Amino acid sequence: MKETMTDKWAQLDVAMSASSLKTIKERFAEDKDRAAKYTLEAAGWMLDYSKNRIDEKVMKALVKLAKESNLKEEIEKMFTGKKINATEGRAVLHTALRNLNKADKVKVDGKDVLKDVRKVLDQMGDFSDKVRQGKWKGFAGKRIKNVVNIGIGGSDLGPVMANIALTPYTKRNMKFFFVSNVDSTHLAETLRAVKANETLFIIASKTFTTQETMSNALAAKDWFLAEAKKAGLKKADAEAAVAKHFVAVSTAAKEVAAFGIDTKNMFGFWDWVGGRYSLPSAIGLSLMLAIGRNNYKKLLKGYYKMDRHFRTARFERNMPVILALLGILYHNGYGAESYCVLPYDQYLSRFPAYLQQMDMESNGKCVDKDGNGVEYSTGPIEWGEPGTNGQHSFYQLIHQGTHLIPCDFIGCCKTHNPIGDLHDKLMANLFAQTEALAFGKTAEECAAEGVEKKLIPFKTFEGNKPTNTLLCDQLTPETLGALVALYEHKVFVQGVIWNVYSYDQWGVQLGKVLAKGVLTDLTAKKPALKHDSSTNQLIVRYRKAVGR
Ligand code: G6Q
Repeated sequence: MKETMTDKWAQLDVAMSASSLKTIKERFAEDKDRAAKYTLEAAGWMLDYSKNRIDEKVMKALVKLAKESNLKEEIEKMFTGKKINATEGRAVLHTALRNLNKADKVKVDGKDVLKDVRKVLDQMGDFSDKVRQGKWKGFAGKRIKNVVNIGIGGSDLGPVMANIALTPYTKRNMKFFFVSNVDSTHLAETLRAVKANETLFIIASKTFTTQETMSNALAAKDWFLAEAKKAGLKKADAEAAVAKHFVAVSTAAKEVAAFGIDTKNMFGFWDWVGGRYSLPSAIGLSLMLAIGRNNYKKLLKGYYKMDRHFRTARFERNMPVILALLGILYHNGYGAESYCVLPYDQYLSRFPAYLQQMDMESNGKCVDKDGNGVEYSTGPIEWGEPGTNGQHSFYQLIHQGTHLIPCDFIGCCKTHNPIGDLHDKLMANLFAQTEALAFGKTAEECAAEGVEKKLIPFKTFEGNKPTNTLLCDQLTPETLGALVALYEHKVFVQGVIWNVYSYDQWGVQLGKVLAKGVLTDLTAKKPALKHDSSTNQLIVRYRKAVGR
């Protein structure tokens, strides 16, 4: 009889219930080698996962779960281009985007995709060299000073996160803007900050049909044409100037041409690159313009190192696998609904938001690969903020609230901006938080410190709160690439164990479709409102306020 997920959870339960008799504190007390035992190194990152509710039995049960889910085979299917995104009939090959190893071949439908990958990478490199060196001129003969990336979701979150993360590597005499929201404020405030004759717009959209992106792109083009006219260009010259100021990143050549962009200035990618995994594809063009082609290649190298590690290391020593299994332990074993990612590096301020899409859009699924409803919980809620800011806000709940919230602390030993002892203080806070969460503070310890008896319940800390600590020497293009790949593969492993399709996102469709109908109702002369009474009421209220 085929073993069910319920059987697998049961095995894990047995291991867990034996292990949960001891706290993290007790486990440290009985094993002086615990930290070293539960620490891994890969691709420039150290993962210390010793402050978790684990022992050898739990780890064995978790690894068994991975093996029984055919993880090894599934990893190979992904890396070799099998169509594992079955509901869309697509391969999932973001790993091919960072494989610069000339000897390798990765085939989809009999065609080696690595050749195309390298061709686009060279095209991006040549273009970004020209722009960065001031050889690419705008209509007034001026160099490009501003780059505006217009895209949303996977065509925005990665470039935004990485542009902030790699600020020390960016060309400081250029400015980078990202417009994603269909809220006109986003575009308007960006356009206020730039001059048309020194601005390059990148229209980043895999499909080139996304409502938000196309609306913003058309509005940006109208603005550009009006500005060019104001600068004295005739209509035809202004239209011709679009080619100097608009480029596209897309898989849809026809739509790009229809928009008026010269397809010579289109940077392609392929349907086997999912939006939320597309940062190392041409979607990263804005990033390459910011950090240059060499740094961009270092980013890819970092990704690749983590890819190799993931593909080859045994599960017991495999960083993405371990991170995924620990996530499963708390989500399915302890019922923890969310987990927190806390980067102690201001440059990683958008990393939690980037991970939200990667994780929640991938594994937020309630139907398994056979089309049946799952009988276990999937897709954790991911959230977080940079430390130490979070400490003065929501950490209270993590320390003393009623929810169990496992946390990933991320830190870099060296700062790009040494000022006095600020960095020591930052890192001291990181390490101290993981210590406080794991070991807590007992009533006895409070009493010994002289805490007034009636205040003791409020000042004790239960401890036993699980954390992972990820440390690198410094945040560089290479370590950033490895960090992103680490979480990509973590999400993959969890999707395999939960038996869900991690690379589609049907859940975002319904709202998009309904918005089209609602838009008609908002703008039509006399709409016949056929929604529920709440939606109808909202539409009526809006129409009244705007005078329709
Ligand atoms: C990501 C999703 C989604 C997508 C956006 C933008 O995995 O597919 O976030 O990236 O909807 O799509 P386009 O790039 O096609 O405009």
